[in-house]
Amino acid sequence: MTDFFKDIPAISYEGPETQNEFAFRQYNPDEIVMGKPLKDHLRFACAYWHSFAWPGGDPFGGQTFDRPWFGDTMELAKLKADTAFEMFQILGAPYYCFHDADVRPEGANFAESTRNLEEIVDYFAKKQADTGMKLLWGTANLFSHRRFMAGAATNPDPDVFAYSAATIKTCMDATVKLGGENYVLWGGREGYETLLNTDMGRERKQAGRMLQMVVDYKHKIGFKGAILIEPKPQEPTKHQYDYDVATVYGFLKDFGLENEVKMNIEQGHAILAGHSFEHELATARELGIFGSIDMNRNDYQSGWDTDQFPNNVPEMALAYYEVLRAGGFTTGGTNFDAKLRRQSLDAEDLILAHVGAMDACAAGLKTAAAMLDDGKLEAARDARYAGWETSDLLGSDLSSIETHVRSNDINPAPHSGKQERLENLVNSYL
Ligand code: XLS
Ligand code: NI
Ligand code: NI
Repeated sequence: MTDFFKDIPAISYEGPETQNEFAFRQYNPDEIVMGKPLKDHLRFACAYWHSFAWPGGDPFGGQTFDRPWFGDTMELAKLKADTAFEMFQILGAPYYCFHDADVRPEGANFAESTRNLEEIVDYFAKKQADTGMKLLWGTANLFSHRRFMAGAATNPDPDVFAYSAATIKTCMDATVKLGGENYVLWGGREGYETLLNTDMGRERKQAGRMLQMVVDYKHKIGFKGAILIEPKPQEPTKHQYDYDVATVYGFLKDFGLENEVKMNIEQGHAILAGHSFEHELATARELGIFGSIDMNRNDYQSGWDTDQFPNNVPEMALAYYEVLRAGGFTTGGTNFDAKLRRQSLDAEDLILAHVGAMDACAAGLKTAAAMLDDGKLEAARDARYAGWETSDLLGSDLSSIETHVRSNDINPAPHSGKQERLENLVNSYL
């Protein structure tokens, strides 16, 4: 045991009336909702990078957090792992997610970085066996080190493409070894700052080829999990290639990979793209590529990815409504891609941030389930499209339709969209 979280008890469900801050009010893991326990609906995961690797910096100042595991040695990487697994256990969050760079010190070269990663992966494997914690997804950090400043797969230098491909292979191996349920590719610096120095067509082909190699390797090693792309429209580059779900779908279609790759959709990225979270979720559902979510909260004014812990229950209800309509998670889950504000220095801040987020997600999901169970929203939607149930127009053609409109003297009368009525209905479940 480390002493970082000393005095902080394991969090359990005490119900809405409790005065105990270190308890769940909404998240009762074993509560049955729509036929299965809440914990299996939500599949909570903690993000290693924000909670254990991020030092609290912003563009105007550096580190604010003072963590005993900060530093570049294997010994400290293991202390970080010990502390991280203690947090997962305190929270009862069954999953975690990591990048290679979050968990191991950077080596002097590729071989040394890989050895460091493998040593930590063995350490994680033991900790997973001891605690029952599981890996939701692994990924590679192909954006922090300066070698990636002009991208990874889309880099003008083939040596960077090679370094990135090799790194992805080692991170997929790590994910498989730890029984990970997904492998995530977030675009990082796959985008550009200026067209003046960018060959967009070439970069796009490089990205498509890298993705094909990832899919080929998945099949070669028999990885049963999902390959997920995480769209984001901007930041760190001005124009990120994986702008949003629809853009990524076009890319997948172009390279014939739409049946191989699904989406990891993040609330904050949806907002940056000018969408709502539920829009992105619904788009993925309709295109058959819904996979997992990065749950956080973005600032609606700032224009960058603030990665705050989620706390807006009405919004989360609408998001989980789309998740449930997609059939819920299979390999995916709810990953808290969220970080503390840089003044939140204490160990207990880290715990309480997650407790509040887990409670808000549980409240959102239960509200969404009530909305679905009750069926009024879906009934209203069905009623709006009822005319199509008996129509064969879509199998017709323009000339026949013209004849049909003339001979039946069709003269459509507009109907109310009932938006406010439906908004009132949604509020009635909260
Ligand atoms: C950054 C992304 C990142 C991915 C994993 O904005 O959200 O954290 O989830 O690389
Ligand atoms: Ni993310
Ligand atoms: Ni993000």
